Amino acid sequence: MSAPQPVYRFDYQAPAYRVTHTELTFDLAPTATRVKARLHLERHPDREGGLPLELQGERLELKAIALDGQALDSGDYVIDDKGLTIARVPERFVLETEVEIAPSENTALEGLYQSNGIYCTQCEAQGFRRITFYPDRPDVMATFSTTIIGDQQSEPVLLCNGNPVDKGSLEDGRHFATWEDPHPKPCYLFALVAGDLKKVEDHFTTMGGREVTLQLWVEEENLDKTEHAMASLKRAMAWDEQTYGREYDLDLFMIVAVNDFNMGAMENKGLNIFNSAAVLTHPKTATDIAYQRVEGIVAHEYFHNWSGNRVTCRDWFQLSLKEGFTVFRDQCFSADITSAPVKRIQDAAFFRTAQFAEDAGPTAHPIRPDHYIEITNFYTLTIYEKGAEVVRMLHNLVGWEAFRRGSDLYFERFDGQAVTIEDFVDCMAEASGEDLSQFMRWYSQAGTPEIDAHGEYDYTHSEYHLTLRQRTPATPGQPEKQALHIPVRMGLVGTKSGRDLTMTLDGESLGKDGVIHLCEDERTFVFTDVAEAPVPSLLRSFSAPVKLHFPYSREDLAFLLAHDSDGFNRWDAGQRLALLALDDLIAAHRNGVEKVMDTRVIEAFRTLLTTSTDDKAVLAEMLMLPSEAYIAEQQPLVDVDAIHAAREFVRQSLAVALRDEFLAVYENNRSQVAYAPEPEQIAERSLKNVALSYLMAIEDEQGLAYCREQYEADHNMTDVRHALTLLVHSSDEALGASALKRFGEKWAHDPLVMDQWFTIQVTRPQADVIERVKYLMQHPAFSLRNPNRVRALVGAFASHNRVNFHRLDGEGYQLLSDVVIELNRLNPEIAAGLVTPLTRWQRFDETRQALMRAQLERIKAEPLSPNVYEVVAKALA
Ligand code: B3K
Ligand code: ZN
Repeated sequence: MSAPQPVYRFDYQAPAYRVTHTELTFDLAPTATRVKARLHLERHPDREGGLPLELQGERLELKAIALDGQALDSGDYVIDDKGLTIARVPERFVLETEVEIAPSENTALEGLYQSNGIYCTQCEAQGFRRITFYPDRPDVMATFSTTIIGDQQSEPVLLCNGNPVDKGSLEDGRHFATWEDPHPKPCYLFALVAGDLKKVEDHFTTMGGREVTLQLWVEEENLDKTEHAMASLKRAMAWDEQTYGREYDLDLFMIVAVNDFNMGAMENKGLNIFNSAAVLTHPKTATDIAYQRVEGIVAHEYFHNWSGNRVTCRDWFQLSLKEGFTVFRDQCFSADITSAPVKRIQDAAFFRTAQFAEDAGPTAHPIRPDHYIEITNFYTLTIYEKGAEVVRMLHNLVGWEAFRRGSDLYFERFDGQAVTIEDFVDCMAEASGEDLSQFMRWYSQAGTPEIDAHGEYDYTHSEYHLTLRQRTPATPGQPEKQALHIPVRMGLVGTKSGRDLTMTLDGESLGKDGVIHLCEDERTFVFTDVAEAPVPSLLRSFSAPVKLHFPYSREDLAFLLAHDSDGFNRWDAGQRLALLALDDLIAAHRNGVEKVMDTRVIEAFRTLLTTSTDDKAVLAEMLMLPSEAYIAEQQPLVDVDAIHAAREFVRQSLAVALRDEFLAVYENNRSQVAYAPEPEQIAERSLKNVALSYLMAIEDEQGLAYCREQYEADHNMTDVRHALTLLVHSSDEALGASALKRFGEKWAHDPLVMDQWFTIQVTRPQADVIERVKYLMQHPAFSLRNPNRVRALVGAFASHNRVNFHRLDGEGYQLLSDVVIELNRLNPEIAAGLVTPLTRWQRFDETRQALMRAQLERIKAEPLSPNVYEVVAKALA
């Protein structure tokens, strides 16, 4: 097999022909669905005449083809494994094709497939070519009218984008529905759903007075799990009107939940299709985290109606245009309706762990890549989350009002068009008058910038000199880096007063909390009239996606932890303090020296636990230690065992020293009011559960009693799952065995709860877990065909059980590559995602490097999908 070839951004050309209107008819059958397409085509005005017509198409069996009503001869066209080419076509014409496809055999879950008997589609990015021959690219936008024919019994519900315009019965128990979508759209936004679904209905009146019907379609047994998603949708619709002036543009908005889905959800016009995990909630089955995730994803997909659908991407290299902007929008939405500092802490903690790792690994790429082999591999944390960070910086640079004017301009100017990242940034520049040319480098340069900072207080002149130097490490294909425009939000906290000092820079006041701009490789900022020696609080609220190094002493960090006015940096000071202590302990573990706990960390925690606060959510975050993955990110060479041992040592030392304080926190936050996913309740639960984790770290008798009680009380899934995890993860496996068994039996019928049951078991840090993973893969409820199950079992093991995945006998690596090889045949997208932990081999010791590389080589020797090939080839390059 020849290696798959990359596509290059600079090769972009407008399509030779565009589609003005698309008519589709689906006659559904599991192994022989017939798809008739009537495409109204015309030459693109920017392209010369006489070019061949090239349509993409994969795994399609052509049954008929006609041009302007004339059947074509087999000599008039060529079909290969990529599509259909017709050498000669007129300037305007109608092309009719009929193809046969087999939805029930589609295990890749791209195109038209069946999930639990329900027909559904996933077309982004290039799934539509598995449905019919078409110019499958986002810059071809057409209106669609679609007729779906199905079985009255097994597919009573027939859904598509837009508005329902006709329906009726046919012979042999069949029926049909016709839908029209008046908004021109690229085919990646096409969707079809057919099956036995039930709906929950609600309404929303838009600011312009349009009455919109909202429908959530689910399998009957899930009707009681839709309330939160519907409420989230209505909140998102109102928020987008108030915040961005964006109104919904059809009379109907539908969400459908399916069990088998490659990612979270999909923003198809008027018919969003969701992974059931991203939409269904019930207090007894979903945790607080799941509730928050549902809220965020429902909003994200809804927001795409403007940022993505009305204005879409010219080509897939521009993916971050819609994803970065939409993630930024959903982050702001969640921050507005919950707690802004906590949302920022959680997003930044995740970002600094996972995106930084991606940016430092072999698949590092710019937010706007220059080339790809398989676009599906580019739905990454860099495109999504770093893209959102860059939009956030833009927003902070120009200020909200100019940002909003720029956003209005962008939506007005480009409505109904497929555009580029420049088009977006240009609108922001135009609306604000700012020169954003250097800023654009964020889109082309991969890798995480690092800032080395140091500062000095000049007592005689009352000045503070702060020097910032930036560097971005080389990434694959980008050895040299240029200086970026990095906004650093900061304060100077007076060591005597404990308050933010007014900052004066170059004669201008920056206020007590301001932004300095690092645009050069290095710059010294001289703050004048600084009345007392300060500790700088830098990169407040994570104002740029960079690593910032400042030689803080532990006293400085304890001081910031107590006094920083920025909630995010107060949290970060605690994380930095813990990391310094962890560094010592990791070294001690490696050198076989006795571990000694830094009492400053204990005292800092004591203060946190005993000082009253009205922000319990932030407190809960502050009491959580950096994750093993984040600690690993900070180490030059990752020693998984030392990291685990050091972190456990800190947890236990804190628990021993502050046992009574943790107990008090637990007891003071045990409210038993009826469950609601409200911020105050969520904050109390997470605070209580953090405390319980510490108590269980030392298997405290009272803590254990509370843990059992919490599990048995069965009040809500957040508490039940937390308690069950602590019991199962305790060193005495017997503690959780019976609870685990009962939990599995009780929830055998609920796939989303069973996912949690699998995850709890495979994330157990004790040594025998690989055998457990293998055993669970034979469990009747496990299936490689269900992406959620694969992620819950294999994905969770490889990413969240670091000590076992990296076991020195290589069994963890072998297990993962076995699954990747098998899954490569069934679902290349999921298989390619699953390889990730193996691709990070450079970070480990030589023995592990060799073992990981050997598994990558083993995978590479297989006949591979382009998806897995691209990831593995990069990892071994
Ligand atoms: N746009 C989709 C992602 C599609 C991924 C295709 N492999 C979901 C989202 O970002 O909203
Ligand atoms: Zn998105």
